[in-house]
Amino acid sequence: MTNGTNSGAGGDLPPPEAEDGFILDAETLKAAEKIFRRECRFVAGADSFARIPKSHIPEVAFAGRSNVGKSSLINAVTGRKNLARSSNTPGRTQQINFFNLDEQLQLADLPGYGYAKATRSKVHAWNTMVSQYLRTRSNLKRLFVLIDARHGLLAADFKALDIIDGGGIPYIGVLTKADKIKKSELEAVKASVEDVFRTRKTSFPRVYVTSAEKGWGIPELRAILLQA
Ligand SMILES: Nc1nc2c(ncn2[C@@H]2O[C@H](COP(=O)(O)OP(=O)(O)OP(=O)(O)O)[C@@H](O)[C@H]2O)c(=O)[nH]1
Ligand SMILES: [Mg+2]
Repeated sequence: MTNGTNSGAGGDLPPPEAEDGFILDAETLKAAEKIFRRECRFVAGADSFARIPKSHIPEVAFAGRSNVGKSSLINAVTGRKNLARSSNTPGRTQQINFFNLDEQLQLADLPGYGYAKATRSKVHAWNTMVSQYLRTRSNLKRLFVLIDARHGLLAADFKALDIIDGGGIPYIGVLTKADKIKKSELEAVKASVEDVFRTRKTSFPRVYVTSAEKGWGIPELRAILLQA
């Protein structure tokens, strides 16, 4: 942790149990890291609501604009380079991909939204599949909404938040690619996203900062995922 935003270890950092009740002390982070070292396997990719595999294992999902870094973050928390295929071609992941961590936790990589070149029918397909998934998935505990730290919330995010709010699943904001901007800018973006999230119905007030590239915020994210 060098960005000094999430870790419970440094001087200018928030206390380990800030605001949202997650336990992020050193022992908890270590235990979470150990669990994420266990086997994590790809379960299935579903390109329509009907193809989503049934499951009773607690599930967490990652949503965010196309290219925001969803697949990279899943690779970072699971410590695998290529579990969730990440690419720099926006709009690559068009299906919900499910990963199973040691039969304890299932991770769902949702298709990205807001891809500029997406056709109307693709946008409609995203809205339909994701809102059906959020409304009906009984083992879904939490949604992580990823936001590019360089851009903050854009129009496409607000549209998605309306759909996400309709699902009633508690969600947590996560800034990605924090290594790409200055710390002062990062703090401002974080504060502005938190301002918005405080006004939403089912969101957590605190937004977490990550960089899949540098590993920033990854230990904390693992612990939060397991506390879903
Ligand atoms: N510098 C930096 N680049 C990142 C980070 N996370 C992701 N990227 C890059 O951003 C691009 C998109 O990452 P993905 O993980 O494929 O994004 P995605 O959200 O899964 O994209 P879609 O599946 O197309 O919606 C890739 O080129 C990644 O290498 C990060 O923390 N830092
Ligand atoms: Mg992806």
